[in-house]
Amino acid sequence: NSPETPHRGHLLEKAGILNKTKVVDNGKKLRKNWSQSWTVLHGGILTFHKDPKSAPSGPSSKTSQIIPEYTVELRGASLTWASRDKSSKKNVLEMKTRNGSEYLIQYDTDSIITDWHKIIADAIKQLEQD
Ligand code: I3S
Repeated sequence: NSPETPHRGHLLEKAGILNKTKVVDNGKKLRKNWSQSWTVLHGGILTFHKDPKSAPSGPSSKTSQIIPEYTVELRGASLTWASRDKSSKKNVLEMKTRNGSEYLIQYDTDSIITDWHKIIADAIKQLEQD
């Protein structure tokens, strides 16, 4: 039988391509570096994978697509639509983690970013009830 507790099994899950940049690491401001990322929500953790385009070509390029770049614990995180001064891009979400890191998440297609907004916000809410 699964070692997972029942409510954990109910955590929402989703995967897809998003644009992201980390802007604050542990309270320290970072230079923006937007890149595309295979993004996976699983078990209350959001994982941004390395941009395959930034990987060297060759036999390792396929496996580099599944190398995690940032792993974000959603417990205690907050998610809002970013204000205009945060980015000139459209459809930007701002995610702040409990440990003082911040990410911007963006996708041009409204329906895609709206789905992610809902599912991440729901996951954060669900974790608050645990
Ligand atoms: O908030 P900023 O500093 O205007 O963000 C832009 C810069 O990070 C820029 O790179 P440079 O570090 O070479 O200036 C990026 O190319 C832009 O995409 C950033 O702004 P947006 O508005 O796209 O988030």
